[in-house]
Amino acid sequence: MKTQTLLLSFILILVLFALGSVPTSTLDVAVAALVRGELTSTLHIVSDSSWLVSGILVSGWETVEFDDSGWEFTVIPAPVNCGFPTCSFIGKPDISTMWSAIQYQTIYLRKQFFIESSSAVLSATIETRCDDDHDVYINGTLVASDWDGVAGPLLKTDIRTNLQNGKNVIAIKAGDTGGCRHLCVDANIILQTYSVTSRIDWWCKSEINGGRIGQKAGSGKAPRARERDVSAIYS
Ligand SMILES: [Ca+2]
Repeated sequence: MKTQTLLLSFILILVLFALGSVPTSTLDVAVAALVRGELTSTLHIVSDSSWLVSGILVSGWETVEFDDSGWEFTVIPAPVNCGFPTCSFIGKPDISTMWSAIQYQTIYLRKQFFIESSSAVLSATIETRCDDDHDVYINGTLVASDWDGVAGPLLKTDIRTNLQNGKNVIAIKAGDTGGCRHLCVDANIILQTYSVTSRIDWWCKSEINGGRIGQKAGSGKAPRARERDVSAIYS
């Protein structure tokens, strides 16, 4: 209901502008609030120690419903990484390499996350790179595969259509033929959201309502009297 209120307010200001009833500065601020990206959020999933891992193949391991409560956590950086504690070799120095604590040559990994509504997903990609090879499953569907027997390549996969409401699971089978072994994951899921938390947006709302604060539109500052968290208003 609050989301509808925001949209209706925005439509109203566009109509008023078209009729010449709203100062240009007021419209500029309203548009800026949308373009700044404050109405989206990013779910960032990377290789870290929150993944669950097993060295034992069990039927159904890649599915959403599989019970992974007995699995171990992954280890970062990957214990046998040959000088690659991070994924810097693919331009991601802030992301760690990962593997299992026990040096299995083939491992099965799972990472769960939640999306309230898949229709809110604007884009979703996952980048994976393994030394040596790997399969990537999203909610039980194989979406990417690399079994060329050598390290790499970096795979970038669009997974938007594979996501679902509620619980989602990324499952990866990773294998190594010897020597170094490590896996890199960098997934970015951009969600549309109407949660607004900054005071500048309350300022914009005031302008939408025709307040005199429109005179502050070019100042880049919000009036102190309007300083408040408005997440409850729009979320
Ligand atoms: Ca490979």
